[in-house]
Amino acid sequence: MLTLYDDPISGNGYKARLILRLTGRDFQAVALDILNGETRTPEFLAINPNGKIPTLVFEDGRVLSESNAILFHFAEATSYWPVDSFARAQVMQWLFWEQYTHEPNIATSRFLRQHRELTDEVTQQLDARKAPGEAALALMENHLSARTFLVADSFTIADIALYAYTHVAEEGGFSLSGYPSIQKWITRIEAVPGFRAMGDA
Ligand SMILES: N[C@@H](CCC(=O)N[C@@H](CS)C(=O)NCC(=O)O)C(=O)O
Repeated sequence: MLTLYDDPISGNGYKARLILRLTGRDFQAVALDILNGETRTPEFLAINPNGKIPTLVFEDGRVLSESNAILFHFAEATSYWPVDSFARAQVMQWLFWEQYTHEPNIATSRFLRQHRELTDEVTQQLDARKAPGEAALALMENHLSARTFLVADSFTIADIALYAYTHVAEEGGFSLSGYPSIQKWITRIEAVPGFRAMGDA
């Protein structure tokens, strides 16, 4: 059976759990407490030298980490990965954008607000993420104002990657009230057959 090293608080872990659920894979989850250094033990570093979850171990011992790589692996040959090659490139565009522009501002703000004491230093870190986080949401809002999903008007792993931290953006201090198209997109994703909520995946 597949083994997923994960932490229930992680949106990156949720991406992996959701694609495994959507594609009907059996897996055992091993919960590591990222707040308690459990991703930095010699035992876990021997599995993933990068010391991060999600990390997936296959039945034959192969290891795959990076949430969006895990999304890609299980989406291939499913409706979550488009047939058209340009649409596939557009999915990749969103996956890279999520990692470089969205996640470092929105997910990181959520982490800081939920798990760090609000010292001056942390407040400064949050302040620094506010404008780029809002800019990321505004970009999504503009894109989604004329579309049902991010790519090809069909639910793909681009939507999973961006949903993971956008739907909990408020926990990072980003109100979604000014982003009606994002709100409708969230509702649409939550109605996708087989969808599981973050705490339920
Ligand atoms: N780019 C990676 C980021 C993974 C990541 O940052 N994981 C965090 C939890 S969301 C983690 O394992 N942190 C624990 C640590 O750094 O020790 C991905 O998308 O999977």
